[in-house]
Amino acid sequence: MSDQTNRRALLAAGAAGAGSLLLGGCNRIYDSPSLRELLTHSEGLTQRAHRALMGRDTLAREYQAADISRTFRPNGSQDAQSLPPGYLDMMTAGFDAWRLTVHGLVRRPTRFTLADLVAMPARSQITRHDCVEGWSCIGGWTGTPLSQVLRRVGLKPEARFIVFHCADEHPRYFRGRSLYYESIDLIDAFHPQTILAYAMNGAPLPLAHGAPLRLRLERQLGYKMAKYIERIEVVDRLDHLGGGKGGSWEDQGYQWYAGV
Ligand SMILES: Nc1nc2c(c(=O)[nH]1)N[C@H]1C(S)=C(S)[C@@H](COP(=O)(O)O)O[C@H]1N2
Ligand SMILES: [Mo]
Repeated sequence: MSDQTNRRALLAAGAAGAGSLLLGGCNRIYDSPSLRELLTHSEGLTQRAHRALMGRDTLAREYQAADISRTFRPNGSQDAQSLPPGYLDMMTAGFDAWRLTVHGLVRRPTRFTLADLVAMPARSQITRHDCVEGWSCIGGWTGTPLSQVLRRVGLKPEARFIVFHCADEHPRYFRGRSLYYESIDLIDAFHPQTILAYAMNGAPLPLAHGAPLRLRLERQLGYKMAKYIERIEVVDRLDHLGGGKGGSWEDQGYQWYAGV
């Protein structure tokens, strides 16, 4: 098959698979109240300890195919209810109309098609996803390293943070306030396991998990990993965005650096 045919087949399979996910197949590995306490009261300590114990290039643990959770629990926005009208139609059409806009403190603002991203060198990784609510799932992800996209657009010297703007409003918490957004610093942005994933477990990313593109950031908690990414903005500060804390959950009181 040509690359183009491959991509078509991949995207068509994804559209067909949307909505067929079941809950379950994940493990509860820690007590969420204590984790939440930790996240709420010791950000500086957590971040410093995490960075001291794990150098900036340390990889999160990677697993084997046999370890992949039978079903991977979707969380937060996961269906058309949270997405703009027309999103499902765009998915059915293979996301041909979708674009990833990269702008802000960059030398060459660029709009990428999904095919542009798929054509770039890819990275695959099987990793454990930890949600602040206290569950974990292991999944396999394939995508474009964020570093490659950032090198394509060229960061200006003032660049300090990478912001991910998403298509959805969180059904319970954020409706009518702002679209889901998240941010990371340049250390995490250039980490080798930080990828813009378009495939999960060998199939196109399902709608529930953020189709067509979601962030995988393997050393932080799930809420940092923006799904339904439409726009990446490079900034020098975060206080002028949303509620000013760098992300939708941070604006609700969660910590900006959510190391695991
Ligand atoms: N755009 C967007 N990204 C999001 C969320 C969301 O509601 N909207 N939820 C976050 C949370 S809390 C978690 S745990 C993960 C869930 O990813 P999953 O649905 O693939 O399990 O996505 C994160 N990214
Ligand atoms: Mo989460």
